[in-house]
Amino acid sequence: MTYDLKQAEITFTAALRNGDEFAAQQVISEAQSAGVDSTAIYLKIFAPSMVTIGELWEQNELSVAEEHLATSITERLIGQMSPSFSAQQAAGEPGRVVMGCVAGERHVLGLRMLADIFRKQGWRVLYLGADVPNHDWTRLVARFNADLVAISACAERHETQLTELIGDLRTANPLLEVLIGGGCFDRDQNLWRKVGATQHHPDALTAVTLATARYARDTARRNDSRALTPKI
Ligand code: B12
Repeated sequence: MTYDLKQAEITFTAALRNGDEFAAQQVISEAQSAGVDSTAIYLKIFAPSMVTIGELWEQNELSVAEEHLATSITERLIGQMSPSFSAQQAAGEPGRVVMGCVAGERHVLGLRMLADIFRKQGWRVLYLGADVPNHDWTRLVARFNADLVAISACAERHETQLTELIGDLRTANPLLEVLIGGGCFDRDQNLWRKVGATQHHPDALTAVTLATARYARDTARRNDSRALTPKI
């Protein structure tokens, strides 16, 4: 019998609506027993359920407190599942990704899931979480010699700040790759270029997979050119 992910999402959403942590946990245990992989649980159960919770809140069907309860249940389950995202063997030196939300942005669940997906693909993740002040990014990215910066933003009002932040990061290191995502980029497919990011994909898993492939390609190219440089 094939596992019905859509039904799992519906049951999970109902559990969140009822504040029923046990029922929510049970949906995830059943999915795991059926062999559903952790990334699919994140992106096909947690993510769409939380979007529905947002719609219910917007329609006044759920209070802010009920939305918070749903969020805290999902956060706890993400915390439980996070260690299962064990790294695949990275070829050579693993890439380093610094990840965080733009200043003022508190929606972290998407980025938190993405951090685990990066881990699974062999990256060393430096996860900063919500609301990272603009002036702190450049120094931290240099300190950890990051290969990639991944920034999340939900609201359109962050556009100017994001443009400044990415400008600062790429002035400090013109070769730095900047991947961007979050609600406002899901709504406007051209915004990522406008703010100066170098990478975006509307599908979060594809975004990470493409970033990983690009990093592997760039590393191989750098190693090739080193090998071709004559030793004096
Ligand atoms: C939970 C929640 C909150 C929580 C967040 C807690 C937390 N720890 O994250 C709290 C209570 C803090 C909150 C606050 C607010 N919220 Co709110 N919130 C939500 C809710 C219900 C779920 C968010 C979520 O986790 N979604 C699931 C995740 C997985 O989705 P996601 O973040 O979009 O991420 C996906 C992609 O975008 C992508 N992605 C995300 N980041 C990145 C980064 C990269 C690099 C890449 C490649 C991809 C990527 O990957 C994910 C998987 O596909 C949403 C509903 C919704 N539609 O999402 C509203 C929602 C986002 N909130 C909304 C609003 C209005 C607010 C407030 C302004 C409310 C208020 N008046 O105070 C504040 C703003 C706070 C702030 N300063 O940021 C609106 C936003 C509308 C808009 N157009 O901007 C929404 C859409 C609700 C709605 N339907 O109206 N919120």
